[in-house]
Amino acid sequence: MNKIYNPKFEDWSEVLKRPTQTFSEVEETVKGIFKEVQQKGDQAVLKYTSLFDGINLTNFVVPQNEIDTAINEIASDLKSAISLAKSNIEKFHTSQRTTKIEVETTKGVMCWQEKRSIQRVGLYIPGGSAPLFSTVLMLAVPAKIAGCKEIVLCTPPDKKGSINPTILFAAQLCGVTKIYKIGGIQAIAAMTFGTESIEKVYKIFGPGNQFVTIAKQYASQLGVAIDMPAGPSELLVFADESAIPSFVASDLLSQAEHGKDSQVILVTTSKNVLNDVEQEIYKQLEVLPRKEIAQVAINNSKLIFVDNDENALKLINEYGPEHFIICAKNEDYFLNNIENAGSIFIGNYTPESAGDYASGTNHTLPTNGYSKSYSGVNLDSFLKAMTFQKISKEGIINIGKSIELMAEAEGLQAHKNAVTLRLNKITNKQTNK
Ligand code: HSO
Ligand code: ZN
Repeated sequence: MNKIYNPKFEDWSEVLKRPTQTFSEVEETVKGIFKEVQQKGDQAVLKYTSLFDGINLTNFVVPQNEIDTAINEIASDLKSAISLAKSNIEKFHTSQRTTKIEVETTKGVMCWQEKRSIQRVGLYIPGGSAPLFSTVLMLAVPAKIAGCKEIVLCTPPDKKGSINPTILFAAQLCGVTKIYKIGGIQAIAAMTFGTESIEKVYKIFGPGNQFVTIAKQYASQLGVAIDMPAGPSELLVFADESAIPSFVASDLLSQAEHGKDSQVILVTTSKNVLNDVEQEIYKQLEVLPRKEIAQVAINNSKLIFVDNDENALKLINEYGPEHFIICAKNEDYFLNNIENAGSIFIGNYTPESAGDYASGTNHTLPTNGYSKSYSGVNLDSFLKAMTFQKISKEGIINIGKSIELMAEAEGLQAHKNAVTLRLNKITNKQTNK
């Protein structure tokens, strides 16, 4: 691990640099596959499923009997665990509902805002070495609460053409309307354009490898909304003498095991904590089943010592981590002044894994510094705010003159006329009387 002591401000951007990603070649592949899926529909999706997933399918839709079999395979204690997580995620996201906002801005001018669900959403769930069925809960639960009508889920099949049973169970439990065995770029293209058997959606959610990430970005250029530009998992822990080093190390490793490109950082005001956490990391890493992956991420990670809480906070706000754990005596100082972080975990007994699975908050969060400008997935991600207005005769008299003057100043006579005609009608009526 890289140990850094009191980095100078000029060096912060180098110290806080994320592992580099190169996208240029991927972009061409993405464009090619999108074009083919747009032109040839299912046939192209089948071709790329055979090529990338190594399975020749004739149909992508997961039939109900396959879902039922999967549900029977899952141990009952895991089912209860998933139900507890679902219930907490439901409670937290239901509480995010907002009521209609209504204001009379000027006498006779009523304006209000209401939210409506995005009618068709697509959820992407990666396959691979760790089937993240928890992500199904994080996306499908708020989609359902928001009232999305079509909740489509795409996930890649394994070499036998199956999908991990826990993904099917979670999807069924959370009210996903259709599950397709498709992954990668072809899945994102299929949800963007629609094919003979896959519905086109209005917004695509969910994490993925760099192919999926670039495909989502390309989809967004073609008019489909996306949740956020996703990247490798990150965690930054601030720990002072009040932190328990073995706990801190376990948290850092929990994110390091996601992928070789994950990034974990410790910021501390204590040299003892820095050394103890480092020792603990190597001790715990030794026995992890995903040691090989976590080791690479740990090699790229940093242990940073800073002199005081103020410098620590500045550095953290500059980095803008996806996840931020605070274990500090001066906890309130960090809580009150943190500006950029996706999700924040407080105290020795709040592991980041809690937010990944079961406390109720969402784990689909901005990475790569996007916490400076993006929110994590929440109920509003599945809704659109629409505005309404109703103006009475009194209202248009009250604001009409201002609209006329502004329209005229912008050189837009037709805009002005739309008001003038109405004002004249009202005045004539009044003079006619
Ligand atoms: N920490 C990941 C989410 C996850 N962890 C799913 C375990 N399963 C990204 O926030
Ligand atoms: Zn995680």
